[in-house]
Amino acid sequence: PRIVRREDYAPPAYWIDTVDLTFDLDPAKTRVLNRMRVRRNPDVPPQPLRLDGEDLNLARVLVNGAGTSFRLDDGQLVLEKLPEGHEPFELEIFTTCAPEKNTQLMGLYVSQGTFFTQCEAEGFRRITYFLDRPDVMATYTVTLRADKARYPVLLSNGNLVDSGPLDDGRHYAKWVDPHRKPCYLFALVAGPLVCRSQPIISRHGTPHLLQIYVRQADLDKTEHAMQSLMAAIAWDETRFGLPLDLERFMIVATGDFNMGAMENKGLNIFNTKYVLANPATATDADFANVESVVAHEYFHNWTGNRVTCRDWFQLSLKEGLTVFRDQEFSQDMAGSPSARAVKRIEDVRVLRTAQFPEDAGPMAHPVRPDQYAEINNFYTVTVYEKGAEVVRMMQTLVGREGFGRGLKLYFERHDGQAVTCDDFAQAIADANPDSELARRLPQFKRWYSQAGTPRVHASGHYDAQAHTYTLTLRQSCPPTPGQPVKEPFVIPVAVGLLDAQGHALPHTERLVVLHEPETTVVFEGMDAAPVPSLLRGFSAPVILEHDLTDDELRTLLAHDTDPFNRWEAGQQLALRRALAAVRAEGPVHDPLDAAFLEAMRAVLRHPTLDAAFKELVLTLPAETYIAEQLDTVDPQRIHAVREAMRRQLAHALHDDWVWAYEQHKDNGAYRPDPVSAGRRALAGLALHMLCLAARDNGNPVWPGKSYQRFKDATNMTDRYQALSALVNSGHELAARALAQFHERFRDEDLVLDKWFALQAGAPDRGGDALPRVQALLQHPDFHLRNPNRARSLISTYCHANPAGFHRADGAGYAFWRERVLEIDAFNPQVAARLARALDRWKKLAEPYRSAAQAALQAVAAHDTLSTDVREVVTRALA
Ligand code: BAL
Ligand code: ZN
Repeated sequence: PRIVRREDYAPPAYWIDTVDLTFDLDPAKTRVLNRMRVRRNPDVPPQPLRLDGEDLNLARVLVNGAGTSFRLDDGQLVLEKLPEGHEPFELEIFTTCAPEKNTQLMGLYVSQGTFFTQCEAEGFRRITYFLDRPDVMATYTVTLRADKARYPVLLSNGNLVDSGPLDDGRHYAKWVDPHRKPCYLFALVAGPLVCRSQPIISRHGTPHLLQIYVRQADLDKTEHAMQSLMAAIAWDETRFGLPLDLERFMIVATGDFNMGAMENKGLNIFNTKYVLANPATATDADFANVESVVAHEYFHNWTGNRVTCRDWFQLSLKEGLTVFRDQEFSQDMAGSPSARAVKRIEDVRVLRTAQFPEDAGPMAHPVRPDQYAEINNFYTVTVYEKGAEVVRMMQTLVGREGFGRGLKLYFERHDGQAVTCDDFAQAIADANPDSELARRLPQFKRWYSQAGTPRVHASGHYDAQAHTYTLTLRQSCPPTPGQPVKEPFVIPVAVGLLDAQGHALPHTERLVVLHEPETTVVFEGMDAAPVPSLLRGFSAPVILEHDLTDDELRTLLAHDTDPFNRWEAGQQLALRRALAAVRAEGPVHDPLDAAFLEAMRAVLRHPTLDAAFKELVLTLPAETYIAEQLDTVDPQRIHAVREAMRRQLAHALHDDWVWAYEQHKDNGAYRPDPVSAGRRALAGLALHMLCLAARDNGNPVWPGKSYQRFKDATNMTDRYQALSALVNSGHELAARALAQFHERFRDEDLVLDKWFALQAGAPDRGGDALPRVQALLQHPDFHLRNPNRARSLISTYCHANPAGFHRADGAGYAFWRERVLEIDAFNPQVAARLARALDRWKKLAEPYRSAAQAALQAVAAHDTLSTDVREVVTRALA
């Protein structure tokens, strides 16, 4: 496939200033009349106009109202004979397309009788011929015409300026978006929807109308999204002085969506998963996700839409920054320092379990990639989450206020423009000329250009005579594809010292900014060897290596004032034990020692720690995270070790779990706030542990209680926790509960997704996971073409059930191969995500490694693969 390279960027040969679109919407054949005002770019030598197009039927091309010659070349519409000079001309293009046949869900498609669009990154070319690149910005006027009975609601970006009836039961609506935008932010929706409306007055006194459009049956699930949207609007005004610039801001939900949501100007389109929530159908995690995704898309209105990307290599300009903003928002919403820390830990957990492996595997790429075959493959945890960490480090280096100044300068300079990651970093640095960021900007920007997770090795030395503690920090970064050698990064390492009893040592907190390969810091006036607390708050996206003793880690776990490091100390202790047991020979036998168990008991019983924090500490590192620490991975061995650890925790702390469950199980009326959600999380973990212990001792009490809670629960969080405690412990009551759950929620798609996912991710016992998943593929409620449903079953099995997927007989990989090929035939984006389940095959032990390689080769051997899947498997096999 053709490789697109960042270094080849060239400005467009033409500008498109205005676009006037008229749609006659029909699922089988939609007519699109596109009238554009186009002019030559005076800065570029004269050349033909080449417009992108895909799956379009071209009927007519007129220039200034007259026919013109054109040709089609590799999908592009090429116009050679255009008016000379730099005066604008009218270009009119008439095409048709077939939305009902659009299974890729890119461009214009139909979902449950409603038209939706998805244009990012390159979907607009599936709607009309266009310069489909983000640096071409135009103002849009859109007229939608459709049958009024079938499509009563007609929406597009901007403001509704006209609407009315047409002949034959049809009607029309005309929308004008006053803001210039790239075509990837275009959207339309047409269908039988209802909406929740909320008028608001901004801090500056301007009125706005907020609307959330859904199917009638889902209207009772829109309140939380509306509250989240209002909170996001208020937060962006307060924290960054960024107001809503639209009279009307609309969100529309669809059950068929490749991504989570899309920030189209004034008309966000959402996967139902990230809009709909009520206590009966959504868990605490769903509520939190809705809040953060609604905010994320809203924040794009400034970071992405007002200032957009020059080209798709700059994707992190908007995504890294907007993830950072939504993370900050969620922390501010969480409130207490402890709840903020919980959010930070959750974000870091995602980074370390998903992004670190990506950065160490065949798809590793810089936050600002240098090349791609298919841009859709680069909507990654690296661009998003690592990109957010890069922005966070900038804030750490210039301070919170300095960062606010930087963002202000960024908008002063670039509002209305399509710019680069360099422009962003420059603005933050220029607004803070005396900062460490400004002093080291070119070096700092290596975070954008170098892939791979840096390692920071820390070693401390106490000199009793000199009363000094010397901390030496050394950085390195492993090679990644195409980047054999790395230059040093600028790494902010937040540090503090504790004494051996765990008291914070005064005046030892500091931010050490590494920029050399090795840095030494000396702490004076130390009366005894301290315990260092390093990389507090996870101040940089690095792997920290140190030689702290178990005693020191236990001191940090019990006393560190930095909650992140407190949690991290517990994870390190668990990880050490997991790795030792994985590496040991022979059968797995009780990996946990009494001291570790006592430390965990102390956290669980702690009188003042929050329940949410306890739940995070008592949750062992994920199997995939354990795997990342090893050169050779035996997924079955890792699974056996982690299960043995869980069972030890379940038995040794049995009475404590009973206590934890009883203390936290009742929360009164459901509210999704962090404190009550944390209590439910801890009660849920306790229930899991108690059911796990019951599995060994055959005592029916806790499975019975779990089943009762499943039936009596007044909210989805409790109900789902109880159900999964039964399913994951393999209790015989699980089958009955699953059947009842299905019966109760058979009309709730998002709940059925949970039902499929729970079974797909349930522990493998004697190879039962794959047959279970195969049987569920045949279930009448399984719909392969619905991305949420396909992901709930297939991706959960392949990505989130390592012991079920990595089978010695290779049958899991054969299943993967079949599904990748099957899905690729109709939806390459979903297929390419699934294809990445074998990214780390080279680390696998035999027989897994050879079987995985064979499966990858079998996929690669197909000559009809999409560019999406081709790129993933080619890189994996390279
Ligand atoms: N821009 C694609 C969806 C999102 O990141 O918001
Ligand atoms: Zn985004």
